[in-house]
Amino acid sequence: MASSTPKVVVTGACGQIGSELVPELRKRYGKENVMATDIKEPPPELREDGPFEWLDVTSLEEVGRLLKKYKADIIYHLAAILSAKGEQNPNLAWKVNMIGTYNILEAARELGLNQVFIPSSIAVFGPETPKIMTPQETILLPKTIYGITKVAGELLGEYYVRRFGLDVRGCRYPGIISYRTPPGGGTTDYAVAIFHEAIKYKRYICFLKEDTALPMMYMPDCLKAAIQLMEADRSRLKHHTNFNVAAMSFSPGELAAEIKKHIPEFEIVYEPDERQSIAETWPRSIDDSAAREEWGWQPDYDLPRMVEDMIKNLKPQF
Ligand code: NAD
Ligand code: AKB
Repeated sequence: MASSTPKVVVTGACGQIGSELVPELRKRYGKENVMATDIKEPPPELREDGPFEWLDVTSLEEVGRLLKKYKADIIYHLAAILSAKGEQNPNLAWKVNMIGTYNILEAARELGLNQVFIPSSIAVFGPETPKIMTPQETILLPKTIYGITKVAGELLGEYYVRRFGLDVRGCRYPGIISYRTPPGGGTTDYAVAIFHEAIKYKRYICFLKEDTALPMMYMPDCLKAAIQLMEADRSRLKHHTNFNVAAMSFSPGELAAEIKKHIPEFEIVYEPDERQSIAETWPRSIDDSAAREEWGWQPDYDLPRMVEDMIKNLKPQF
C-alpha cells in the first residue's frame, strides 16, 4: 500500500534527462523520497540533495533488491543506450534496453509498484513510416537496434498493462535539447553540441546534412511531459506506453539561422557521418493529438524561444 507521498526511484539518473528530472521530482515529492540510481558517478548535486545508489538494471536481482529496500511506489526507468551508441555496440544496447526494461517491469509487477514510466522515442519509426505529421498509429519498422528495443519496450509495457494491470506509461520523445548535462550518444545530439561550439568557437561542423529536419523538444517540455503523463487520470488513457509528443521540428540549417540571430559571426559546415543514415529513417514532424486529447499535452517552447534560452544559460558557462 502506497504512503501518501510516493517513494520514487529513477534509473539512469545521471544521464541527460535524469539529471534534470531528479531535481524536479525532488521538488515535487521531497528530497528524501526520490532515489537516484545509475552505474555512472553522479554529479555532486544529485548525490548531495537526496539519496543515490548504484544500480545496474541488467541485474533482475539488484533491481528487485533496491525497489524492495527503498519501498518504491513509482519508477522512472531512464537507463538506456541511445541510437548512435547502440549502433557502435548493439549487444550492449540489447542488454541494457531490453533486459533492463524487462527487469524493471518484472520487479515492478512482483513487488506491486503503483506506476512505471518508460520513455520511448521517435526511433520506433522507420523509412516506411509517413514522415510528415507521423500519426499515432502507424508503421513501426525501425532500422536501428535502439529503435527495435524501443518498439519492443512499448509492446512489453502494454502487455504488462493488459495482462497484469500494472500502470505503465511512456511517450515517444523527439530529440531533447538541454544545457545542463550533455546527451548520451544519439543522432539528435548535434542540436546540443552546436550551441557549445557556437558560443566557444563561432563555428560548428555538423554531422547531419543542412536540410535534415527532425522533431525536437526543449528540456522543460520533456520534464513537463513525463510528469503530466504520470499524473494524468488513468481512466482517460486509451494509449499507455507509446504516446507521440511533439514540440518543434527543424533542420540543422534552420537551427543555425536562428543561432545567427544571437551570434551573427556563427558559421556552420556540414560533414555528414553515419548518423545521417539513422536520421534519414526518422520522421520530420509528429502528430501528437492523442497526447493532447488524453492528457492535455501542450509544449511551451518553440524554436526561437528555445534558442534564446539555451544561449542565455550557456553563455555564462564559457
Ligand atoms: P543518457 O544516455 O543521457 O543517460 C542514460 C543513463 O543510463 C546514463 O547515465 C547511463 O550511465 C545509464 N546506464 C547505462 N547503462 C546502464 C545500466 N546497465 N544500468 C543502469 N544505468 C545505466 O540518456 P537520456 O537522454 O537521459 O535518455 C533517458 C531515456 O529517454 C532513455 O530511455 C532514452 O531512450 C529516452 N529518450 C531520450 C531522448 C533524448 O534526446 N535524450 C529522446 C528520446 C528518448
Ligand atoms: C537519439 O538520437 O538516439 C535520441 C532519440 C531521439 O531517441 N535523442
